[in-house]
Amino acid sequence: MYEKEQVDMLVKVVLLGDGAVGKTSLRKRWIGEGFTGQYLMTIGADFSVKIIKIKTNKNPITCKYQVWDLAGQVRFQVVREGYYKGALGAIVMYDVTNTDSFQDIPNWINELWKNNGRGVTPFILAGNKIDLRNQVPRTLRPEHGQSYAVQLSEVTRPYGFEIPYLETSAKTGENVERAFELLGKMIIKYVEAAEQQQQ
Ligand code: G3D
Ligand code: MG
Repeated sequence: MYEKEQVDMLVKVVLLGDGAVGKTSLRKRWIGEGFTGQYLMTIGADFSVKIIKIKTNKNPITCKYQVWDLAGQVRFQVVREGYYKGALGAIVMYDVTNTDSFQDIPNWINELWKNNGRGVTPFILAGNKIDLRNQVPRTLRPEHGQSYAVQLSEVTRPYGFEIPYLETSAKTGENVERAFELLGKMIIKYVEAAEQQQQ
């Protein structure tokens, strides 16, 4: 049972992206609340907690994840800034059926790095709603996300990590588990490197 198990690390992560890209759905899918398919605008912020074991080169690390799901609407910006504090990483999401949500990604990254109190921190770029690719004409192709992740990695490489791109569906669950695992691995490496620098 997890209750008796020691937690090695507390990890706060934030889900970022324009309104309606699927942040709340992704969080709920990961927590196991399933996909409700009902749109409920997040007011301010909400979070879920889940404990997972992450494999590393050494011992597995038990992480207590606190996943914050922030309101995407610009008018809540003041509320959002407080919630970035202490975030060790993020999943920055867009909707593959919505080009605007892809174009807004740099704003989200800037907001994260400006307000988390740690500067350049790891994140995963996620193109969500891939289940709609065969229903909606002219969706963003995987290459869009991939090549943008390559560009972003040029910025983050000096800080010791690259930005992965994942294609997700909060509806089918595709790559949802993987996104949180991958992010956990990046955060563990990032925190270990920061601790070594302090020694
Ligand atoms: P947000 O928290 O980023 O604002 P939500 O987004 O999780 O509230 O999702 C917004 C809408 O997109 C919801 O639809 C939700 O069901 C839908 N959605 C989220 N993720 C996916 C996905 O992966 N695939 C599909 N097909 N839909 C998704 P409604 O219709 O309720 O507005
Ligand atoms: Mg929401």
